[in-house]
Amino acid sequence: MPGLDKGFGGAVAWGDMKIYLDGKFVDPADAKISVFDHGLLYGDGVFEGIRLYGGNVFRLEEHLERLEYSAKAIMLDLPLSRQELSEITCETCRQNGLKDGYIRLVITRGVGDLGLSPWTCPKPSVFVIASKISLYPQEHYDNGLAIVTVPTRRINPAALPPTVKSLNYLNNILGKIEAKQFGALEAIMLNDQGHIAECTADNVFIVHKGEIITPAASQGALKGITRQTVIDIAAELKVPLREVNMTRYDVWCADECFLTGSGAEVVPVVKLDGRVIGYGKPGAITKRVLEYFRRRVLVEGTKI
Ligand code: PXG
Repeated sequence: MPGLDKGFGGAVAWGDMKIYLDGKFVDPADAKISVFDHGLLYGDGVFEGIRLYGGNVFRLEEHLERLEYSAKAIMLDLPLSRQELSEITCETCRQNGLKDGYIRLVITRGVGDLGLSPWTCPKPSVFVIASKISLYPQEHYDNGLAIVTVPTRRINPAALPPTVKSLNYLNNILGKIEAKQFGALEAIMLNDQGHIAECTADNVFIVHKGEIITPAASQGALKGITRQTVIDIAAELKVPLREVNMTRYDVWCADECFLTGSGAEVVPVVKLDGRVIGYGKPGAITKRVLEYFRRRVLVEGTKI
């Protein structure tokens, strides 16, 4: 539905776009992955979604570190060093003439035989797409989002740790579909115990009695780069912050709520499951955090 969703495609004209694929920069029409790639066949691979602000890649080292941890967790040997991945990421931005945008760095298990076995895949496939990003419409930053809790539970960390940013996003996609069925852009997903894990593509924060509170990553959340940035900003602002077990009740009765993600940045939430949060407007601490976040992204980062 137009305007109801954020999308990442399209803004660098197709003809001008260059995609890094396994050692070469190619046109989009030539940026093809085999049907035998286990990334496609089994969602076997890892990725990062990274932002570029004013010619600086935001927290690139942290993204690459998380990528290394994700790869280690699924026993995928990265074919490139951190330095090489960093250079490829920056070069992809340069090749596309970007100063602001969204970077998708993907490493799949590679081409192999049919059958789950990753040992039939001798070489991981690596590709990097850098494009423009369209955010949530400005009105959501001004007025806040109304979100819902969806029935689909976040995957159990004992099955597949949500700390691994894998190519297997079906759990989140089911949450996203349910959010849309309820007319919401984002949704809270609970873990097996009924505690809040995270949203489909964002981490969750509340503010209560002057304190910032977020679910512990052990509750089934990705350790978001934006989440960590907010933790750093809270320390800078000297606002106390706790990582705890959190329920829907805590959000319903919070003074403020906001979500964080590389795509969303810091977006206020004013309603959950039909309950108005606080005064039903983006809260003072949320606005402060967003202001500090927008300032940080311009000064921090790796120059391309
Ligand atoms: N949880 C999940 C499940 C995510 O996928 C976050 C939290 C926030 O993490 P970061 O590191 O971004 O602060 C994410 C991030 C996309 C897209 O293509 C998804 C994310 C980020 C950017 C783009 O839809 N998810």
